[in-house]
Amino acid sequence: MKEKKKAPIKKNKKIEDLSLNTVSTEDHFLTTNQGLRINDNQNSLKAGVRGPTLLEDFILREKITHFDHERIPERIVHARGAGAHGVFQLYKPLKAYTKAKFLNDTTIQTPVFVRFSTVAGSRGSTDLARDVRGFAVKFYTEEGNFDLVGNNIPVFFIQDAIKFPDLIHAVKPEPHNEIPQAASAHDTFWDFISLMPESMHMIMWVMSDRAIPRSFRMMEGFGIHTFRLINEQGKSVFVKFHFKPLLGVHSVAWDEAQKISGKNSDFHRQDLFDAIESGIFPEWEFGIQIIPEEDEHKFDFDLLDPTKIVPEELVPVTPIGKLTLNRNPDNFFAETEQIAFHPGHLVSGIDFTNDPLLQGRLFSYTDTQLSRLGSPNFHEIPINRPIAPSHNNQRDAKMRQTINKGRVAYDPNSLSFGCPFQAKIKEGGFASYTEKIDGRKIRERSPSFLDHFSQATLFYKSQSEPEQNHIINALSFELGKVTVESIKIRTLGLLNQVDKTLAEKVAKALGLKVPTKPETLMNHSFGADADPKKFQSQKGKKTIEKSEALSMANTLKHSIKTRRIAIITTDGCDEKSIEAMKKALTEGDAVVKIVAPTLGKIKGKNGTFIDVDESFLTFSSVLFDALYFPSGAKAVKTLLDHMEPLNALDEAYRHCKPIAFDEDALELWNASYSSKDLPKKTAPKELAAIGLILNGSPKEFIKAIAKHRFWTREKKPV
Ligand code: HDD
Repeated sequence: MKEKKKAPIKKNKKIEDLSLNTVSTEDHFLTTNQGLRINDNQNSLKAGVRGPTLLEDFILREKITHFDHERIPERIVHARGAGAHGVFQLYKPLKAYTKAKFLNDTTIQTPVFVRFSTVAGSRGSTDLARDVRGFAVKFYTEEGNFDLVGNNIPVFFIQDAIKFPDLIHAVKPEPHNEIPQAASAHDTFWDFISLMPESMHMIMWVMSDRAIPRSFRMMEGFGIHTFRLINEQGKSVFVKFHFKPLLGVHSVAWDEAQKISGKNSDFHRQDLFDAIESGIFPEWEFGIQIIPEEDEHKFDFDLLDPTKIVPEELVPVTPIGKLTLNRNPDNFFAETEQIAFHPGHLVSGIDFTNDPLLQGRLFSYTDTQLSRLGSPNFHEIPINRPIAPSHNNQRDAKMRQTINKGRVAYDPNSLSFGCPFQAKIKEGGFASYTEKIDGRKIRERSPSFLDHFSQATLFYKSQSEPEQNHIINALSFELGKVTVESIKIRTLGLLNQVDKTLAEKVAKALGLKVPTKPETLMNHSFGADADPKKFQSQKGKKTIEKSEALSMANTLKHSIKTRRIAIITTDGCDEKSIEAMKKALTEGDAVVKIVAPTLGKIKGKNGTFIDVDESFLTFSSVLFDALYFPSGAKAVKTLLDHMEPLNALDEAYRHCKPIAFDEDALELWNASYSSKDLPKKTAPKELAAIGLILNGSPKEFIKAIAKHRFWTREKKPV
């Protein structure tokens, strides 16, 4: 059969648009901001070479004034982030569900900018904090910008936006001493949580390894709220948005995360930048869960409740397109810092639901841009400009860029022949979904939002044993940092309603007992005049016991692309042992670094010189995914004389990473503490099954690296 000819992909011009405002440092004389060429940028204007500086020096004053104002307020949340440009390519038209053009035309490549972030830390904080990660995508569609401002966790802490400032005040550093930075392990956060049963589902996620990702490129993204899609006929369906990374979902160990924070606090930012520079572009499949209107009340949770997922077992995620990040920003401030997301940036064919968290967000984001970017003209900053032309009668305000012509800035008008016109719906005019609303004005939580535990339990039960152990350890760590005992006890009371064994294990680690009557200690999440009995949190009936999709143990484990592997060696190494491994790893698109005591070159046993990438001073095992010790008796002997190789080996073993040894290097394995952790006569096959390759086989090593981590090596919690 003749293959159907594919329609050519139309390149969108957003990328060129963005470069309109770029200035190259190469082809210009140094000038003032007014364009005057500067002759001396080294000395200020003085009255005599040793005299005072003159006020007249407008060049000095302009430069310093600009410098003094270089900082803008950082984001109140999600201050720390990194972003990249890319494209979204649709797989097949979604005409039945939505009229949004970018979800209907497979010939369009929609430009995107994605910004990943942590939530609690300030701009200079570490990437590896235990935290939710922001996953905000701006689609520059031909019909206007659509922002999907999501996270790497599909639920949220609270059900109503009115609680957001409280949540953030609780998690941010405590106000009297501004400690701790970028950490939830402190009194105020857990005080708040212990009084907020609705946060329990989210707490399970943030105490899981999802909160310490290996890479932004290896995280899922979620729109969280239920949205609506609207088709040409005005028919609506509910929708949940998902991004699934093609490299799988992977995390680091908590001990490792803390160490990375010291060794390279830009670890995630660098990882994203390096992957894109190397041409191995991060990719996600964009997917949707569609729920017909008539199924709105079929679930044992409320679709409007942002603390709930729609399990994939009940409604599968259909992949609808691919998101690829393929270009690093040219300037961090101009693009990543100045980008302004807003869940209210919508296109026709997509609409909101009445999720009270989403509704509150619709106010917050424009408001925050006004204080952060300083003017309602923030949409004119190049990174925020839509590719769709914008025409309206808004005028002036600080830092206006557009020069509007003519005297008409009102509507209706006749002087400008009615321009710009309102668009009919069939011309792309946005019309909100005409949902029927008939209710009393009321400040109350819907009873359908009160099951605070069933999905927390579902998440916990769906984890593999090592993942459950990590949650127990994370809770024991976090509550271990809490100084007020009543907060810990209240939290144990909540955990007990998620899972009794979980609560008991955490209690044991804290040297406490699980309270017998937790109910009397909580439920502060209703108004002062409300009847507490009416708002008791509940455990509802379960629809499913387990969901495979919730466990990272079931993620993709097929690729070693961009994994970082250290080959630790020195003079006298066996060149063949290095070359064969290096070749196999780089063929799989892994990043391979030669690590030796000093920088420069090392000399192999056959006289070949090999370039060293990292010395023992700059190297750390926590910055790598796997270690390889090649053969070479002399090299191995030297390595045994240093602390670093054995330290790295034991650390990588503890962090459950694949480690391979070739021939002579087995001596290093035998000398390590790690080898003593295992029964003496463990067969090589059994060792390979836990990521320890003793035969130097590149094939087996690659298989192990693709699996990422061997958590079963870990010690169980108390
Ligand atoms: Fe928010 C930023 C995600 C609830 C108020 N939020 C922000 C960013 C992300 C999210 C990814 C960073 C965007 C960027 O990279 O610039 N926020 C979420 C998610 C939420 C959520 C997934 C719940 C499902 N947020 C939320 C609520 C409020 C806010 C309930 C307020 C009522 N969020 C903000 C903000 C920020 C923000 C203060 C800070 C900087 C910004 O908006 O541009 O307006």
